[in-house]
Amino acid sequence: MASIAARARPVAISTDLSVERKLAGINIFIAFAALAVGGLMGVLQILRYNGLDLYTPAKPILPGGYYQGLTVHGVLNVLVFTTFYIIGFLTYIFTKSLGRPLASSRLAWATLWVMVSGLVLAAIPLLTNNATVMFTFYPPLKADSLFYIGLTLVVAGTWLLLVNMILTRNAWKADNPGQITPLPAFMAIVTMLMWTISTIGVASEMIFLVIPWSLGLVGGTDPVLARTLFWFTGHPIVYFWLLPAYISWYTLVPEQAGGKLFSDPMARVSFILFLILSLPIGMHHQVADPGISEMWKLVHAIFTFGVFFPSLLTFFNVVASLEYAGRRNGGEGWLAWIFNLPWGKPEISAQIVAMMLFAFGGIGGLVNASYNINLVVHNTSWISGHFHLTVGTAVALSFMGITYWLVPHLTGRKLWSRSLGVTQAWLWFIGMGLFSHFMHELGLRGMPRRTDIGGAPYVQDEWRFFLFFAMIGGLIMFVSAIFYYFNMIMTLTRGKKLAEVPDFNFAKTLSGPEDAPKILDRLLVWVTVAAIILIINYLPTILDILNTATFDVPGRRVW
Ligand code: HAS
Ligand code: CU
Repeated sequence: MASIAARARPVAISTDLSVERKLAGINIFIAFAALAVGGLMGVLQILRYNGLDLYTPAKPILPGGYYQGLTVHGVLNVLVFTTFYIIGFLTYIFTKSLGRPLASSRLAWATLWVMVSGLVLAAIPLLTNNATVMFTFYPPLKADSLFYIGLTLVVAGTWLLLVNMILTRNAWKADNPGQITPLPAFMAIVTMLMWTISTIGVASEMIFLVIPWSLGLVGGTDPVLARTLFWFTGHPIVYFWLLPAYISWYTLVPEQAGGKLFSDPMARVSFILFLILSLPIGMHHQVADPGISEMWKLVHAIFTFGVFFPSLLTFFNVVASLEYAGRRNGGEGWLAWIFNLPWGKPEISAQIVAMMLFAFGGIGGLVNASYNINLVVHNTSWISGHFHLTVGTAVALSFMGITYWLVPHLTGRKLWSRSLGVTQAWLWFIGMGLFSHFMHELGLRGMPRRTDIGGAPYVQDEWRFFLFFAMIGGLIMFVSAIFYYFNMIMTLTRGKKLAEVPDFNFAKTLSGPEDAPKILDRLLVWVTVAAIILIINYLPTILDILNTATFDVPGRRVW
């Protein structure tokens, strides 16, 4: 009898997100600690490019000089900062949007601990100059095995979040039959699905190739196979970085700007397209690689043009939402409404200027993707210019912008200075605008990337002018970063304690989820479509490489 009574009682679903808040806070803290060290390396690089060598005085802590610094820069900024931030941010956004905690809080803590132990393991060889192999760790460069094992653990940790999300969404679906997943949760889980499928590549590279090889269990490896598996993940990883920023642009920025999201169904279509099209295009990073058929390189190039479209949908949807906000705030005219956006809010300034620079980064991406033109820009500093606009601004500056409201929300402390935040955002815009423009220009004039230009005998006179302005841009960004960290440290230590923790709402929509076809919410269907295209676009090449691979290339320590 008792059990029947218990069953009849409506089950009260916990809405306590305290674990998720803690996890978001810890992950984001680790992320920004990594970015501080990684970012500092960037300043050393651009100074060295201009003949100011700080590597020599830094030798006691950075024995590997330029190349170790560059590896630390890449690994900490694009692997550690991004991954930890994203896992923290998505954990919180997903649960907040569903209004319930993750299905398993133990699994959620395990996610963090697996990732942190991986980070510690990888950091040891990285900081002791035993893994100076760049963030792409192409064989035959060979790092200490701890580096590979550590990074693999970080990735494996992220999978646990997906498991937890699936369990949580299933439970939510059971409690809300027939309802479509709320947009922020939908976007978060699609991002994690895309990412997890993509990691099959790098996980296979680690487990079957480089870990046994770095442990000395096998004598040699195959660089072409390793690079192909790396880029299998290495392209979609850029969307793993980007999509959380998009989640903010779609579901939070319209509200913060005083408006509504223009279209919920269009936003869902865009994310489904990312799930399908981000995965089968990694070979656009291998256009210059031998041993891969030109036909498949071309197919990947064509699909790369395909993945441009969900970003164009985003462009339209987000700008339409901003226009709605601007007009609601009293704005008029074709473009004059832009001035009625709340530019005094640092979260708005940071994210809108991030969008503006991203438009240029996106256009440059098309140049990269254009098979024959890629041969002009590949491995030149053009590419560094491209990814500083994309991951270095669209992603990093948006992530900073988000913390301007999220840190007060998580800690109950008021942001120390709004105007310093706004200044920081515009300095980043100016600094990165200069830096990336001149890096693109240098690339067109043949300056290689990932090269110790300061020590190169072939530096062209015409490069010096551009290098100087790239340095000015880099130094402005450095000031921007100092402003950011100062503001955050002051917020955490001196920020006014608020009587009530400021809550936040996701954006309302002009065209809502009720207009979205139900099929969009059937994730298994889209995962299947993604898997089929992925297999078609990759299997022939992987089989071909496996057929010809000799696995006899020994490792090299060239540093
Ligand atoms: Fe890329 C290389 C192609 C996007 C990151 N990319 C890289 C590397 C990185 C990177 C890190 O096809 C170097 C990797 C390495 O170390 O070797 N990329 C593209 C294309 C896109 C693209 C076609 N990349 C990204 C994103 C990244 C990223 C996003 C990080 C987050 N990329 C390539 C290719 C290579 C490459 C080749 C290999 C090159 C080589 O040879 O090595 C596109 O998906 C971009 C689409 C974007 C847009 C912009 C949409 C704009 C929006 C904002 C609108 C709002 C505004 C605000 C303007 C179409 C959504 C208005 C303001 C108001 C006030 C209203
Ligand atoms: Cu790519």
